[in-house]
Amino acid sequence: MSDDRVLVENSDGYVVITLNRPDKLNAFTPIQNNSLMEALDAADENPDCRAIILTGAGRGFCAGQDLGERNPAEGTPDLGQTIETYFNPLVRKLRAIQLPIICAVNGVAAGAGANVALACDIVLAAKSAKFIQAFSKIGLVPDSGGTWTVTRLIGEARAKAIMMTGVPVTAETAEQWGMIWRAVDDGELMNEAHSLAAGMAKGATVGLGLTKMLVQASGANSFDRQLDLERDTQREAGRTPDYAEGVTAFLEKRPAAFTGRR
Ligand code: LHQ
Repeated sequence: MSDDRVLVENSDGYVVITLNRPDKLNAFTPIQNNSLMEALDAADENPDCRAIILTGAGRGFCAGQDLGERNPAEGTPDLGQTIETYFNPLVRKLRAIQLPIICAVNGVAAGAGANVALACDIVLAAKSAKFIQAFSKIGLVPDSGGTWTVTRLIGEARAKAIMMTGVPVTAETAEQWGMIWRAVDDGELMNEAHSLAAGMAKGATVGLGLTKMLVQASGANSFDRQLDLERDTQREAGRTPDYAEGVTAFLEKRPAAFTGRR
């Protein structure tokens, strides 16, 4: 990576992407946004990459947009332009990449930082981490898909309350509410994330990617339409070498050796 504000580390079958501006709790700047997009594209295009971990360096995951980047007192900014240029493409990409994306939330996730984390597929959080819909404190509305994602995850009552109050939600509460997958002991966070990613990287990658697409499509589909989509997608999954290997391995009573290939 040309810019050290985002670090990329290749592991065995997966990639770890780390937001790296710890002194500012990894708050997003345009350069960091661009580097993150580049890192995600590279992982997506790498045939050896079968899962992604997204995490943050230091004591925070990400404090949202860097508020020092632009002073509104110096002129009315077009925040819609910022969203259109940086945040919407980012959360769209997180959902479009047909690989499991694990977010390891190592510390506070605020504003767009919270909603980027929650746009990932499997969210683990350190027990000391907090999710803060900080927008109301600065006169803004939640963005980066939060009003869509968070409302679906925890329902309108809780979504409106945390968005209108900006109250921090602890990792353990987030787990109880179904906003994230699991809250884990701080010292265990990265072990858990690596073990999850390593498992995914040995999985039937095409099937996992298609599963992601199906679950995401369900929100906009009728039950009947979703049944049709499952039928068509299963047809596709059934043509992969990993399906043949999975069934053969089952019948031979041995672990499957998936390749992840189409
Ligand atoms: C920061 C930030 C930050 C710069 C901590 N920026 N430096 C989209 C489109 C366009 C425009 C606007 O926004 C958006 C989407 C958004 O994300 S809006 C929401 C933006 N984020 C926030 O409002 C959160 C602001 N941060 C906080 O409320 C606190 O920092 C939290 C609660 C996250 C953490 O509090 P503490 O643990 O007490 O840490 P701290 O406040 O002392 O922060 C540590 C350093 O990080 C500090 O720098 P310094 O040089 O003084 O040590 C902060 O200024 C800096 N920092 N967030 N968003």
